[in-house]
Order: sequence, then structure tokens, then C-alpha cells
Amino acid sequence: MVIANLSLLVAFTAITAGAILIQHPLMLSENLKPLKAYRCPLSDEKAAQALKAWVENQEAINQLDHFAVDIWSNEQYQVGRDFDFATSADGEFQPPQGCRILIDSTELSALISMEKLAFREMVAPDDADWFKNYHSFDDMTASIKSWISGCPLASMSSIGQSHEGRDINVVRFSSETGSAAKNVIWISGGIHAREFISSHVASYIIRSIADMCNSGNELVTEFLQHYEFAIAFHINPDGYEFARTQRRMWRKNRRANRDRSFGVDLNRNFDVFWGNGGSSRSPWSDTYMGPSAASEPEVAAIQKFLTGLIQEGRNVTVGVDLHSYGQLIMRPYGYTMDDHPDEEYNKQLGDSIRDAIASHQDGSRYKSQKSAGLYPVTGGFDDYMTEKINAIGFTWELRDTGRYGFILPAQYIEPTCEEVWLGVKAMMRFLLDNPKN
Ligand code: 0X9
Ligand code: ZN
Repeated sequence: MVIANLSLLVAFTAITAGAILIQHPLMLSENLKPLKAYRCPLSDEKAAQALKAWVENQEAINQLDHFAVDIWSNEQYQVGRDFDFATSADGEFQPPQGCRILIDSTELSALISMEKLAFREMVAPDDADWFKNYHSFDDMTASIKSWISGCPLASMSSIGQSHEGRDINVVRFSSETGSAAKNVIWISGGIHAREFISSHVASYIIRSIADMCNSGNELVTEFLQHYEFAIAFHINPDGYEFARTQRRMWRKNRRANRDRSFGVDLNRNFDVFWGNGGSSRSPWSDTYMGPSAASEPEVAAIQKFLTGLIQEGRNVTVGVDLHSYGQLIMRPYGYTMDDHPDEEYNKQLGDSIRDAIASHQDGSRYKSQKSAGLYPVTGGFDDYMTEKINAIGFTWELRDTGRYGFILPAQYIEPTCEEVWLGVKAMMRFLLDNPKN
């Protein structure tokens, strides 16, 4: 889970030789400073309000001083939920009442160090250990090219570039015959930089479908008679590379904002009810909506690609946007708890994905729910899919539920990929058995 990065508000001003430098202490050494994570159960309204007041006060302190608080949960303080945050503050720091340490600083630093070691650029694309490691954007892109190279149904193309000029790549699997020429399933990973597992799961899905070209797979073969896959494995590559090499908890893209802050939350920038709640106008916020709807090149590229499909007469049936963490299969809507007209169908599909994930031998328990049930947002990719593309816009929050949070140790990459692949297969089966049109 999310969200707002109050640490970004920790700007301090130094006056050096007449020049004013605004710096964020974490920019200098975030990965060197010990971080620890806390969990605060919001057992009743009083506890929720007390925590909200504490965070708001902390925000004020952050602007003046040095306690960096990085919120991992959302800022809606719902009773019955947990509120998770990390801080690099030292011994003087007093957590709010009722909060307990979720991951202590020794463990969190060890996890980050171990994760750095798990980035193996030298693992060959066909190595059985590929999914036991994390990978840079370039390494992942090269590996995917290699996996699909022998598969005539597959192609990879760039639909646009990020702020820093990296490609937003889409891998398409299409038999281009019959109704497959009409229906498209979209899957994306990496929209939030620090959610490393999401792009790896997207890569696993690509590899599993590509494997069909070598070994054959009845379900995939049948599915591709009726549907095309379009899989964008890394839609925020700049953010990912920044999180990977400089600030592990980075969430947004890397737009240079006017006020010297950086980044827009791409999952608040889509042209759907943009700026109408659940996002921030402050460029320092981790949920900054951006200067205008679809202002970000990454978002504009995706919207152009998807609307282009519609103009070609294609039908985008399902859009899945992969995130972490929380283990949730979330269906429309994301901005309101109102039922979608196809709520029954969407719920059945979501529930079947949840059940398939749990059926894996190490399968995790996911919850199937509406996206707005987590918290309502506007400008989200899921609602863009639902409202503007007429697809079922899903958000899947992958492992875990907070034990490791965003820093999911590398040994869990493979089981997470495997269980989610079972979910994707259940989705294929469901769509074949219950065609929408
Ligand atoms: O806040 C988000 O963008 C998603 N959670 S995350 O922790 N991965 O950042 C949840 C988005 C759910 N979608 C909507 N409520 N529309
Ligand atoms: Zn996310």
C-alpha cells in the first residue's frame, strides 16, 4: 500500500555564500540512514483521528526539521485498517501511541542491502534463476526481447518515452485471426517505482506466454484465438531506476516540477475525473496529480495507445495494473463505491482470480474487492480503463501484507509470479467461458 511521502516535505534551507540551497536530507543519504517501519492499527475513530492529527503535525515538523516520515499506507485513516509508515529518524523519535515496530532498522537496512545483491545483471535470460533475482530496466528489456525472439506471435514496440527518454515498451501476443483481431487484454507493471515485484510479475507473464511458442499450451493457444495480450512491463522506468539506484522508497515518475521538487504520481494523472479527490495538488506529495490531466509523457503514451486501439475498432476487455503491496484483486470502481453496471460479472471474475492464486502450493490469500474499498482516488489508471476504454479496470496489489512491504525479498519473486500466473490463467478461462460479447 501507499502513499504520501511526507519525507519530501523535509526540505531544509542552507544559506551558502549568498545562495539559497534547498535540500532534502534523504537525497543525500537515504539508503545509508537506518530506516524503520511502524504499524499503527486504527482500532476506533478516536485512534484514527489521533493518528491523523499526529501525521499533520509531523508534516509541519518535517518542513522545519529532520524527522522524515514516509507513509506506506493511505492517508484516509479508515477505522479497522492498519496505517504503516517508515522513518529514518533516530532515537529521539517518538512514534504515535499504539504503534508498534513493523520492521526494525537493522532488518530494514539488511533487507535493502540484500536486495541490492539480488540485482543480478549477469543472469542470462534463459537462466532458471532469472526470477530469483531483481533486474534493472535495461536488463529486463533485453531479457524479454530474447524470450520473445523465437515466437512469431509476439512483438515488442515502444509506444512513447519517459521524461528521461526511456522507452515505454508494449509486448503484444496476437494470432491476428478470428475474434482475436478484436479483443485485447492489457497488463501493466511498474507504475509505482518502489513496487519492484510488479514489473517482475509482468515479465513472468510475458515469459509464460512466450513459452507457449516452444512447448505449446492448450489454454493460451485457445485464448489467443479470441484475445490479444498487450503487456507493458515497465510504465515508469525513470522512477524505477531512481528507486533502484538512489532512493528506495521513490514512488512517482521523475518530472522536474517547477518548485524544485520531483515527480508526479502516474496513478493520479490519468484523464478520468482528474483532480477530484484522493490525490494532491502539492508537487511535494507522493500522490501529486500533476499540472494537468495526462500531463506526463508516460500517461499520454498509454492513453494514446489505448484510444488508438479503440479507433481501430478493437475492444479492450480487461486492463490489469499491477502494484504492491496488500494482496488485493480490485475491480471497478476506483473513485466511488457505487456498483458498476457489470458488478456481478466483475466480482465473479475477481473472485475466480483470487481463488486460483490461493490454489498454488505456496499460494497467498488475496482479497477480492472494489478498488474504492481500499480508498477512492481520481485520475487512476483503473478508472481510465473502465470509464474511457470500456474495459474492466483492475488493480492487483501483489505480495505481501506488510511483513516486508515494498522490499519483498528476492526469494519471494518466483512464488509470487507463479501464483499470479495461476490468476491470469483463471482470468483467461473465465473470459473464454463467459464471453462478454
Ligand atoms: O494508491 C494507489 O495508487 C494504489 N495503491 S498503492 O499502494 N500500490 O499505491 C491503489 C489504487 C487503487 N485504485 C483506486 N482506488 N482507483
Ligand atoms: Zn502502487
